[in-house]
Amino acid sequence: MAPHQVLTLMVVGFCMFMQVQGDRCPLGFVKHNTSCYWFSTTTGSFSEALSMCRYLRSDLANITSKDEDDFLVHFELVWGKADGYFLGGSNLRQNGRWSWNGEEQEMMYTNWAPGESNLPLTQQCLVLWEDFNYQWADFYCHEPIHYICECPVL
Ligand SMILES: [Ca+2]
Repeated sequence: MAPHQVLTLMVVGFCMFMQVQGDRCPLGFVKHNTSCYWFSTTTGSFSEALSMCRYLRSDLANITSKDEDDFLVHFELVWGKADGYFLGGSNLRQNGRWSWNGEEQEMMYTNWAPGESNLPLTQQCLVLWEDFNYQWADFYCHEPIHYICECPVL
């Protein structure tokens, strides 16, 4: 095979690889690494937020690394600035243990604000709270606040 044919194959292969990887987000979503995020413009309870995310073909966001946490905090400090945001975390199913929606095990990475979570029986949903510079806090699931949806890049 001639060198230019090899080069062509490599370019085509790379383009196909990039396409498989995906690099686009739905309209209104913000991309970071392999995920897309939607910072709600309206408020809702934890269950309303989940319904809205599902309607947008996504889920309430989960935070599984410091990098992801830092990205969301930075975005909120600069662009969002709502009082608080629901994520897809709660202790509703696990009897006091905090887990992400759809996952059985207790969450590994955590970033609770100092003194949080302190009311695990009444405040059973995880939020990023402005007063704590968007570190994590427990909050009432039925109180309407903003929320963040997440889906994989397209
Ligand atoms: Ca995530």
